[in-house]
Amino acid sequence: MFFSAASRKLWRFCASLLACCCGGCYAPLPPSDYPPPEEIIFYDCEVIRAYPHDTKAFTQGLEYKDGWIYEGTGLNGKSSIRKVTLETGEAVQQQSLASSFFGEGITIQNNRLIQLTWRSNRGFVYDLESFEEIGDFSYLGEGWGITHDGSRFIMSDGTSRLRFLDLRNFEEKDSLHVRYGREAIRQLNELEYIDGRIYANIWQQDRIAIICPKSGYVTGWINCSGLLSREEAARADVLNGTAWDAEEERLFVTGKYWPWLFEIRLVESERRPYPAVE
Ligand SMILES: [Ca+2]
Repeated sequence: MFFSAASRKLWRFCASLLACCCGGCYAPLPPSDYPPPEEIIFYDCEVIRAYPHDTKAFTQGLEYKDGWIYEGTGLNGKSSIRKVTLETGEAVQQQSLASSFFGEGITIQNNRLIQLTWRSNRGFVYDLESFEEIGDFSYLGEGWGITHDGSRFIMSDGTSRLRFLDLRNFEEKDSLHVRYGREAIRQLNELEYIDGRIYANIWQQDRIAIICPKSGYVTGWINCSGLLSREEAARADVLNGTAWDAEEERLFVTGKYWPWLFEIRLVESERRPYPAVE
């Protein structure tokens, strides 16, 4: 089903309004402008290597740049941004957030580190080298995950909607509803942009959605269950955090209070015809 530009704008406006009014929980899934993919691909995780991870880190954002892991942590009074040695999991640099803020996703764009906060409607901009705060910005609704595709920031807020923000002034330029068949995929959390796709782990689930940034259709599902032993999982919180080393094509995942940061390789397990969308 295809719609005119005016209809699409009206849908986006109504969906945005509903998302703002009720947290997006009951916003209807607007029709897609694009045909669905022919197949859905399922992947399992093969662990290449496990690196130590701080079991006190309530991980909310994860990035990799130039040999370092950057991590944003959450909870009021415990939120921070950190530069972490990959091999040891130890922070070599850390900046705390005021206790009134609950830190959320982070991303690195040029020499800036961007951090969202959960319900304060405010994001922070830091100098990547010094961690000095060099700016801030505001947004409606909650802040969950953030990444960028080189020309726009991409932000999640707990709903099925991803927002695209201007790199210079953080103004919302566009948005996208994430869907799998007829289903809206909600609670999109930590994000990573990898080779033209948005990777989003789903809050309280052991799976990562691979999302087409144009259509919003989930094109693949990564099964991350079983990365932790039963004993480790009992002491840890949910999967949250994907980082990509573009140079060496290494994919890292971790979670809140997880004892490990895993380098993983995706192994295709199954392909199926795409579920019906109408
Ligand atoms: Ca990330």
